[in-house]
Amino acid sequence: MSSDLNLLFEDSHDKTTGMSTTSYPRFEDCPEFLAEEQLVQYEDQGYLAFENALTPEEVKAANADISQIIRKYAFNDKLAEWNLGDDLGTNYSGACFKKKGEDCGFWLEAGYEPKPEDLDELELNVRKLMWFQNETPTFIHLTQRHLKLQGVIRFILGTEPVHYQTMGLIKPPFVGSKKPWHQDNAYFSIEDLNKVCGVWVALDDATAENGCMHVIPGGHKLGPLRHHHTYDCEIMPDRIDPAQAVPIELKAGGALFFSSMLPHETPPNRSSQRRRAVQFHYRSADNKLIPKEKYYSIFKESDGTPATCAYALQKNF
Ligand SMILES: O=C(O)CCC(=O)C(=O)O
Repeated sequence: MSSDLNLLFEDSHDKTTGMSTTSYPRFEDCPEFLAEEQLVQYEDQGYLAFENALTPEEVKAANADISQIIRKYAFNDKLAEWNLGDDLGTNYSGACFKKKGEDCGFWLEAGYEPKPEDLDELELNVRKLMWFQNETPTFIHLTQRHLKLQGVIRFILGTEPVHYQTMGLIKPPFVGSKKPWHQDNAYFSIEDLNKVCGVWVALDDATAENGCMHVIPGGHKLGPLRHHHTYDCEIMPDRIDPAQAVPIELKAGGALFFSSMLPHETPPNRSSQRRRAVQFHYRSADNKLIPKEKYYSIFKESDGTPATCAYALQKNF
């Protein structure tokens, strides 16, 4: 790897989980175009991490807009519908607020009871937002017109990216729950598993302590891995070796571009610092959406058994 690409190597230590502390590479600056070596690294490792994908102003605007979206729909009976959740102790079984007639919405940590008179506290307990890409000019820009984010994705997919999914992923201080090991393709329904790519953008400094992304380098080559449902949908424990995982710590504004076949997870937030991030997925224009039953014959293990979250839910395992 040539030095003019400003490749950073750092040691990172997870004191509690005992996970690998292997040093991992990330680049100092996110470009609009990838160098050949970077593309080779993406193909080999299944991911690329860059600092400075967003400017501090863009980070500030994105965080302000997340707050604005939450406050716009929370307990607003003109604009939103909500239910106060089942409190099953599973991820995303907490209260949920959704824009009327649309998919845009957000979920609170399971077990938290929101109160209309305390929106500050409510905001601090938001765990996930979805489908807010058209809610504000900042998110229209970030998901569809950002020179660096869409530039790198275009390079990875080798074609014009088509927006596929939007998420805001927030880990409240101390309680931010774990997202277990999974491959994003286990949730999707597309024809070509290799023509989908995600970008996870840190909106606060993301560390091993507050729940940064962890990936298994090269794990995208393992093929589809069986998922089952525990407190969330996750890869069966015997399919991967978490000791191979590396933490991808990033400063606010840093971005992780990763294959939708790459096993990844985020640990709980054990710190007093909130960890906010957004995650956008793109597919290539020729990668068609297909019905989930048809997808069972694509996202399957070598014995032919479907490996998706939908299949696991249907079969109840
Ligand atoms: O917790 C995070 O930030 C990542 C979550 C994630 O990978 C996902 O929801 O697909």
